[in-house]
Amino acid sequence: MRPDAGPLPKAELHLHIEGTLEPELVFACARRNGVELPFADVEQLRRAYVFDDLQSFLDLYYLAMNVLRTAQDFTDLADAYLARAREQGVRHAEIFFDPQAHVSRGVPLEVVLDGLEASLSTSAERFGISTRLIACFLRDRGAREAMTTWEALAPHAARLHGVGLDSAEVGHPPEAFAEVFGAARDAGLHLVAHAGEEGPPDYVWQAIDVLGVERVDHGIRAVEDRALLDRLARDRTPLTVCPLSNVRLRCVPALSEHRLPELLDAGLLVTINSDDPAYFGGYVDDNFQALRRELGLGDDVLRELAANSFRASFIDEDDRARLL
Ligand code: ES4
Ligand code: ZN
Repeated sequence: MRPDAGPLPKAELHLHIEGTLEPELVFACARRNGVELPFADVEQLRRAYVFDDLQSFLDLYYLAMNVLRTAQDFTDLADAYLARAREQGVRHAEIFFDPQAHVSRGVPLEVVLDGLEASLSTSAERFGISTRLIACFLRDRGAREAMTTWEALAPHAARLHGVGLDSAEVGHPPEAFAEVFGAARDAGLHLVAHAGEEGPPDYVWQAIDVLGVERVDHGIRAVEDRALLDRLARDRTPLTVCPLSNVRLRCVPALSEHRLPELLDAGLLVTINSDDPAYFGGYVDDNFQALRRELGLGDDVLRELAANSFRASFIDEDDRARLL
């Protein structure tokens, strides 16, 4: 691509808003909310961003988000993401948030939703980005807590576009969440789930067959199962792949060894996303650039990946009118 062409227009479909919390905002929120942090300064916090696996990342992720207390904190968080996303060519974002991670430490759901919406409701006018919210259940807190979380979310269903499933994967298979996903589907919401990030291909089968998800988040371990690849290709079930995340969490040994080309060769609808960009060394276009540099992907493939992001999105008539 010509250097002056700017980033490819794209949709971001796998982005945890809490994972966009940069160290500078951690300290700003901590100061104004009187929260003590076990880090002396921004530099020391940033140096802690070295992870062995998903759990070691989640430990820091849940610790840092403890500074988010007020609606203003969530508004500032989303505004900061939108400013970065615009620079990265993002035109539409379907944004995850983790209700339980806030409610469980005493921040009411309404504070989270009101704060995020104060930013996101005007994202198109201010940043040229249409936005939607997807509420994720924390799978390591179990199916019962997911259901009580859903009961709290249900009155706000119109403010949501979908539900998802995230947090520590291994030992927490999708099938346990069949009932709560059924309830969300009955409320008219889209369904997605993290599966096949650290967990086995069987978790991806459960996500599509038991939960009925319309997209699989990560899904990279599908490469280990030929029948699963064929199924995902046949149904055009999108995968939201997050290359820099996969390397930082040691799900793949290096970007140069990422098996994304095999997913594409198998005919899957693959998209590229940033996951938790404040923690993983880059926002979404940084992921595209890294794939060019370290995996040798050419302009034609990168363009196709960007186009896939719109095909895989849940854009509705309102979004379409602005985007297409
Ligand atoms: C996550 Cl990378 C990842 N995997 C699972 N759950 C998550 N929550 C935030 N980032
Ligand atoms: Zn994720």
